[in-house]
Amino acid sequence: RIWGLITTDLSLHAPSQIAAAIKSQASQVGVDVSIAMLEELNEQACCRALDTLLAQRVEAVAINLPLSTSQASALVERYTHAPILFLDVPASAQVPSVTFDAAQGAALGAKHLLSLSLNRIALLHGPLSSVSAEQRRAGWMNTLAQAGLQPVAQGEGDWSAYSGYLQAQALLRYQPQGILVANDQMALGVLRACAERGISVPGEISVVGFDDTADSAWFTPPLTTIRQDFRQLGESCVFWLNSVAGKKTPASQCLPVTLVTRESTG
Ligand code: IPT
Repeated sequence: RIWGLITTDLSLHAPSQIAAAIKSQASQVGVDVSIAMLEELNEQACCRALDTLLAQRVEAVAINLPLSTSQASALVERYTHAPILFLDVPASAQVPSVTFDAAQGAALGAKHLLSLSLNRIALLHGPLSSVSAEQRRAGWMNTLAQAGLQPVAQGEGDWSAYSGYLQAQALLRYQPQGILVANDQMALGVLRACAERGISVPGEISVVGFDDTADSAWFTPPLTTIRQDFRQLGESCVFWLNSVAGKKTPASQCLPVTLVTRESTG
C-alpha cells in the first residue's frame, strides 16, 4: 500500500519533521509514503505532483502546502476520485484537514510576553502569502490590541534563519523588549543578531519562536516557543489516510498547541 505526500520545501525544519512523522507512523501500519516536494507553490505544480502520485496508484494524498480555502476546494473538486487531506489551510476551510491552532498559538506567545510586563513588542512574520504566517500575524495583533497595544515594529521573513537575522537588524533599531517570531528558524537568526550586538537575551530582549522543532532546545539561549507536536500531527494524518482507505471520512481536526517556556524569555 502507498500514500502520497506533497510538501513544501523540505530544507525547512518544520515540513521535514512533519514528513518524517508521517513516514514513520505510516510504516507502522505497513504503508509506504511517496513524497513530492514543490519548489514553486502554484496550482499547476500542485496538480502535476498530484497526477504523478496518482499514476503511482497512491490510495490517498496529504498536502502540506500553504493553500487558501479556495485553492484547496478547487483541488477537491478537480480530484473527486482521490481522497486529499490538507495540512496547511485555514481551520475554517470546508475541506478535510488536520492543522494546528494558529490563533491559539499566537495568543499564547503574545500573552506570555505581556505576562512579563513587556509592552514594546516587535513582530517578525513568515512570508505573508502563507496562510499560517497570516493567521499568526492576525492572532498576535488581536492579542496585543486586547491589551491596548500595537507592535513597535514589524518585519517579514521567508522562514529561514538568514531572513530572521536580516529582519532583526531592522527591528532592533526600535528597541523592542520582546520579539514574537513566526518560527524557530527565524528566531535563531534573531538570537544571532542580538548576540552580535551584545544585546542580552532575555536580559534586554525576550524572544519567542513558533514550532518547537527538535533543535530549538539547543539554541543559545534555549528558545521559548510554541510547540506544534509534529508526531501527533503524523498520527492524526495516518489515522485519516487509513480511514479513507476503509471508505470512512473522519472529521477534520485542529490540534491544540502549547507554550514551552525556556531561557529566551524572562
Ligand atoms: C509551518 C512552520 O511553522 C513554519 O516554520 C514553516 O516551516 C512553514 O510551515 C513552511 O510552510 S508548519 C505548517 C503545517 C503550518
